[in-house]
Amino acid sequence: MRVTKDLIAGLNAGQLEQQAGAYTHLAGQLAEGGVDASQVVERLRDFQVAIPSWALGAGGTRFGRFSQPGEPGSLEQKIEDVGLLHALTGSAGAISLHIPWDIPQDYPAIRQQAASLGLAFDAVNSNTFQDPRGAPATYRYGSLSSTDPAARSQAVAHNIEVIGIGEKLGSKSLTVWLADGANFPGQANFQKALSLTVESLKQIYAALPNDWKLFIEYKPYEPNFYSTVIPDWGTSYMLAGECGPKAYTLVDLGHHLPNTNIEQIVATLMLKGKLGGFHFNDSKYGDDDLTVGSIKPYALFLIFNELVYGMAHNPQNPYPSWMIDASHNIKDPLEDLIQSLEAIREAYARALLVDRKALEAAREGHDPVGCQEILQSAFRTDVRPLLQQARLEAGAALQPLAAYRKLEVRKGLTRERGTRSVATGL
Ligand code: LRH
Ligand code: MN
Repeated sequence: MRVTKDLIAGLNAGQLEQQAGAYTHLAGQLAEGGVDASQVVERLRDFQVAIPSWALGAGGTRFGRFSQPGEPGSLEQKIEDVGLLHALTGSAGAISLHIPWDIPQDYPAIRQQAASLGLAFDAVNSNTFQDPRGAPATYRYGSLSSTDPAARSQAVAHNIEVIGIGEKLGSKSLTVWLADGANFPGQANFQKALSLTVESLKQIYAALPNDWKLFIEYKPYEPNFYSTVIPDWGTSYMLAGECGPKAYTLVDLGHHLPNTNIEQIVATLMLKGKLGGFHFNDSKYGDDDLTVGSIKPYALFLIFNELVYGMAHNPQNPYPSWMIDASHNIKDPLEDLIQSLEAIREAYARALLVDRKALEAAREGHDPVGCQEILQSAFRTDVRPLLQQARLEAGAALQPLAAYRKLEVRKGLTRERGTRSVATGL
């Protein structure tokens, strides 16, 4: 199924006048505060988020999974779905593959299909948290940190194979997330597990092409519930430092213990030039992988506030990789992703409106009330006319969710794929 630019222009036609009015009004207000709205729109247009290939079907938990009709049953259909998201939102310009869930069969065809939809391949993800069929060694007791040399070498070889797959697709980064850890006190020798992990990561790092990055993703618990070998940003940062200049920390928003100050972690990593990228999602308790901005939109804004500051003041930190990592237990996956893309750009747009000069002056003047007023005035701004303008200029839908429903995309996909197709992934 394709959503053409003409179809979208047809849907936008009736909303153009309202949008022009709303945009002009907001642009006028922002100009009074010294903000050029067209510059904000330009930065929004350039802000592309990678869609996880493992989150295009219905997700599930150990308590069950409710299937979704018209799920993508192949990598080609997954790329088609990301193409739909990109056509409607203008902000989903990349896909992030998970191996072995999404091994391409025909590389030229896959590259051609992605290119025809305006999609790039962002980070490729290895998987050493599930035993590959018929594999000689098991990851039951760890992979890169396992005391079993066969498991370690199998895991290192897999990561090097994933780099090879990414190279054939034009990807420029590998994400390593380890489920490695322990469920019970006494089960693991912490020092040995960490030392073995450093050794294994260095072998993977040595196989990294010159222009590639290695993203080390941390997580405090699950699937191990007593300890994890890479539980927090500090351990990931240390491992990235041990590996070398091409290694960075990846921040998955759901991988923090309750009330962790994630924006401070972001500021620290950018100052040290080691913030590689994000897995955006939201959560109330654990790694819930919920719709971005659905639970803590202010926390997301505060993170983007540090990102905008860092992108202006930390040339030592490369442009981060923006990716979503979510799981859709009850929502239509594409509607969920449209909402997440909106929440990400909304947080970014609001952070771009923060009066940085006034904020630094209030900080230097020890005026916490003033600081909060400056931040929250940006957060209280309805930036939707800016997001809509960015989409309009990109030929996307002014109202992507309404367009998705008006065009009955899910019905169309179900007609093409049936109700039984199941997407690989979580
Ligand atoms: C681990 C994680 C990781 C992926 C997986 C699908 O919780 O966030 O990024 O490999 O989800
Ligand atoms: Mn993740």
